[in-house]
Amino acid sequence: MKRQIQLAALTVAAAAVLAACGKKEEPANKAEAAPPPAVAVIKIGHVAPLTGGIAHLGKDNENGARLAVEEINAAGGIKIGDKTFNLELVPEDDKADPKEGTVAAQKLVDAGVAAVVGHLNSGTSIPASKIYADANVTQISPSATNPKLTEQGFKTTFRVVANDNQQGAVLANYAAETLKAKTIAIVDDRTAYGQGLADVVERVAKEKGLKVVAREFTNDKATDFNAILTKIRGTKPDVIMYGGMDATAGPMAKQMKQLGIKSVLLAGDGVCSPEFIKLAGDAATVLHCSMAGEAVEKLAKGAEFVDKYKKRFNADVQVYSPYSYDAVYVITDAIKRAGSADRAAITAAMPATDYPGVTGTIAFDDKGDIKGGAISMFQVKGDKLEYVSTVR
Ligand code: ABU
Repeated sequence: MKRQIQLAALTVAAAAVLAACGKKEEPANKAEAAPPPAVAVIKIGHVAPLTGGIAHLGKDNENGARLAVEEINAAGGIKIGDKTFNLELVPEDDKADPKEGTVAAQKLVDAGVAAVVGHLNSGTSIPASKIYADANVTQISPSATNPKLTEQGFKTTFRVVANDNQQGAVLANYAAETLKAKTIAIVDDRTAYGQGLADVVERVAKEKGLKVVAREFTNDKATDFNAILTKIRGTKPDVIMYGGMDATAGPMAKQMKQLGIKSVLLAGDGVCSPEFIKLAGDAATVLHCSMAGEAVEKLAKGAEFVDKYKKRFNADVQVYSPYSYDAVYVITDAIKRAGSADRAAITAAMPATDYPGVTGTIAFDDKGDIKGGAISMFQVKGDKLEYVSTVR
């Protein structure tokens, strides 16, 4: 007993000497005792409508970005010099509203994000782009297609999809050449996207010799199109082109059927989603639509992406999640090439992007538009969007 007390006293004395020398007692199990190394974080903003009629599209975009962030972190994060960084996704909801878009953009800038993936809509992306430009924050939209976005001369603005000059021309050509239409009625929702796309379709359709028999407009919250459709029914158009989103196109297709309208419904990427089919029900087969990129089923890594997405979110890809996924990887690539996550360093590295993404090789022209953008056409058959063709 006496010997045990002597040993304990010696141990306490030895520990005191070590502490006085600034040394710590070695723990028996180093791995257990050592705190995990602090991992620094690079914040990436994501912004899209997460509430309102097109929240399903906003969530889809956010899911794509989140999948990329989780993968990059699981693979060890980003190494810059001798430091390792994890990505943190900072989500914002812009409610698809231009004013809310600028508020959300300022929040992301103030939160210290290194770069932003967003916005979903052209109507929010365009006003927000000035806020990012002023803060030297790179913005990559995975879905905003209005040409004006990249025509403002900001060196921080990029998109990974084709624009509506291209998309509108493909839609008008499709009406003339594939659908053999002679007459077209055009309706838009007065958003930057809807009206802009409809304007391009109108111009090119006229150039192709189509007769524009009606030009009507609604808004992006409307659900009753009976007055507009009744007016259009009298003109018996071969095609009704709609510049707007799936949330409004679904009820519009239903009402076309109820009114006995036999015209094809032709629309752009905002309508070309599984959600449209759900909303339109048995009227969905009236739709032919475009997407401002390659069809996911035609992409080498497309099927793998769809599977990963389904496994992670228990949901189907809507439209642009492969593009928001790629946008995160493009930012990561810029950070690695710059050897820095500073906003200015990322912005400076962006023009040299040449990244092999899920959606194809991503490189940008002088304005920040994707080089070699594709437009893919689809038709609803049964309860599926069936791929028709691609125009580059
Ligand atoms: N491009 C379709 C939906 C987003 C937008 O441009 O407003």
